[in-house]
Amino acid sequence: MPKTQDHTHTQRISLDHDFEVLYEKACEAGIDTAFSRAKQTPVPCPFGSAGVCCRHCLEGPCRIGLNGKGPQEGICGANGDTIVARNLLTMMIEGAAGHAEHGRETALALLEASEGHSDYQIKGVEKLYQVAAGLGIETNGKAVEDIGKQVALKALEDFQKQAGAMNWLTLHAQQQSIDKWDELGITPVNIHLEISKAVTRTSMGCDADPINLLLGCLTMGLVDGFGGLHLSSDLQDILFGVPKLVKSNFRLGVIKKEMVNIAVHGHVPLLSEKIVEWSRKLSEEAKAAGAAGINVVGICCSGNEMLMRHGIPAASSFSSQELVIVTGMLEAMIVDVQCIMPGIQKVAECYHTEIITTLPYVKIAGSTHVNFHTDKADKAAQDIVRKAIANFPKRDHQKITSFTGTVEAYAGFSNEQIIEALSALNKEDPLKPLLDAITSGAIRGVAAIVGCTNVREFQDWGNVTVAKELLKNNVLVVATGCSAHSLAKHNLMNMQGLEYCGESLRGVLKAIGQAAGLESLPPTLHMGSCVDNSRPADLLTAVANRLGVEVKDLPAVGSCPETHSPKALVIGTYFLANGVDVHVGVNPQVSGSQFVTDVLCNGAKDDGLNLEKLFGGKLIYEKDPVKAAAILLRRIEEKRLALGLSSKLESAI
Ligand code: BF8
Ligand code: SF4
Repeated sequence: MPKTQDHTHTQRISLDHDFEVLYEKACEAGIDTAFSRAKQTPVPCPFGSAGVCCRHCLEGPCRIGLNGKGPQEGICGANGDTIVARNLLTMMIEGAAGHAEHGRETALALLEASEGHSDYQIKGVEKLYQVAAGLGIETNGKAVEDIGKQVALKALEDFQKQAGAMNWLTLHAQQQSIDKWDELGITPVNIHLEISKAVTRTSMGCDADPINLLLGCLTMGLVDGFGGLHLSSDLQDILFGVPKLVKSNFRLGVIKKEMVNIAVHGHVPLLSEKIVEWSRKLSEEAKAAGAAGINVVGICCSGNEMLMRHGIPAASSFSSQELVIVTGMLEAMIVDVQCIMPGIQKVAECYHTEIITTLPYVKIAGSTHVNFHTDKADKAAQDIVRKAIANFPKRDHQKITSFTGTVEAYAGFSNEQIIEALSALNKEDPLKPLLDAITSGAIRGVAAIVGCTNVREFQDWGNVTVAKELLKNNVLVVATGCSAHSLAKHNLMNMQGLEYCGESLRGVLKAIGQAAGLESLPPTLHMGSCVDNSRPADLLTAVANRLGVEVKDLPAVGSCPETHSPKALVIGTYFLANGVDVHVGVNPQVSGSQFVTDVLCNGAKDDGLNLEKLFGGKLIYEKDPVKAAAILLRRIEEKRLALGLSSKLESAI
């Protein structure tokens, strides 16, 4: 058993007390986790933190001296602005590539399902027709599989076409935005081409113009938004069905002592769908092994996907993933891709938990690997579920810590579900009640709280605090990713949390909810995984189109209070390209260049070129969640004022 080197484990790590109990237990047992490892390196490298460390060639690494002291250029002559912009673009590439792979795998899965050589069938037929119509595919008289194949081929075309704009961009973007992107030369042609071009331009001896590099970041934002988020969500809805309202539970009480517990972790829901299916089918085998049945719980975004479509309860967001194992009750953790800490394996070795990797390019030394492919998905899922059942009798009962507390949460708020709820108030014009609430000021604006939990942050605190501040001020809050876990765990996705809403927002949520047969809509709406940030984007586009304005004009903001991932940065950049203000609560590693900081963060009235001038929104870096919410609220009121809506800033004019 490894020895923990954390001697300060009395320090708090999470707003969720259950994880503090497990952290304490891990420390006492000498088990290292990300929280204890973070404390071993309390101060991050100042050069990396400022974005001035360059490792793009073997003449380096080079680093720019901070505060004007020391060398101001790398050996090749790249200055701090170029190095910082280039490093930022490198992070964007990493984030976009992950989402693009997610999209590509889903497109291939749809193609294989349509051609009949896979274990999947198309469940979201209505969505298929809708997407096909948007892509200009003729559907009359065609079989569902034929249409599915045409849609899949259109998606794959977005990885190979050599001219024009990506199909998924023209499918979802407003024309005014496309015109602007074309004018700036940042419209992506195909996903792989843009990623490859971006890797090239960041390499030594290529792009050395910080403005051009930052425009390259915007292209990556568009690749991510359309080729990663929208493409993945659309195709997953076609394959697995559009999410509908579900009620489920969060917190560690979802892990059941008497059950075979299987955690699904990662992002691409192809395998998780089958794990859920086979866990139900094989429950008799679990009973024969002495368990009461099989219990699947979710971690990170695979968890969000299973919650949205099947009501699977959620055990953990990113930062506490290792601690779930420390309950001593997890028979298997099935991982696919992204946000999987390598540290889970060492923790699992202290218990009976089996870590099972499933993709040929995502393995962890020491863990079990079960290869997954869509044509053998049923077989892989059965093998995995049976491995979990076989582990149940291996539990060490001395090492079990069980929790009884769970928090109820509503989820499943696809745009289709939101429109359905709204249509109970106005059948002919479902968006109208929402628009009326925004224009009258009953709802001041819309905020998407997105992104991660971060081991270096006090878990859930930033996400929950920003949400509560915005709710109090009558902002409609939607959430995705691990942020949604934070909000759900702290009663912001059930009716108890309505007490945090301002009066007029609460009135709107109740009116819509009651018309739809609920006591109310919950205070915040769970819209899904990180790729499902396509859903808030589509909601904003629908509202903007209906108001006859651009998305950039709306009183809408994005907030990423506890992010850790380059994926969250590139999602934010997608929203920035659409003119939406984006807050990050974690250092985006650009402070080493005043120029880059100014371009990203300065307002339209400031000197020089900046994002707000070009697109209409800016990046807001603020660590303090209360201050961050105040800035976002002001931005919302500024946009209301510019739109001619009632604004709290009117009196200041
Ligand atoms: O894709 S929110 S920690 S799990 S990166 Fe990762 Fe961040 Fe969670 Fe979902 Ni998104
Ligand atoms: Fe140094 Fe330039 Fe090489 Fe970067 S690319 S490591 S700055 S020589």
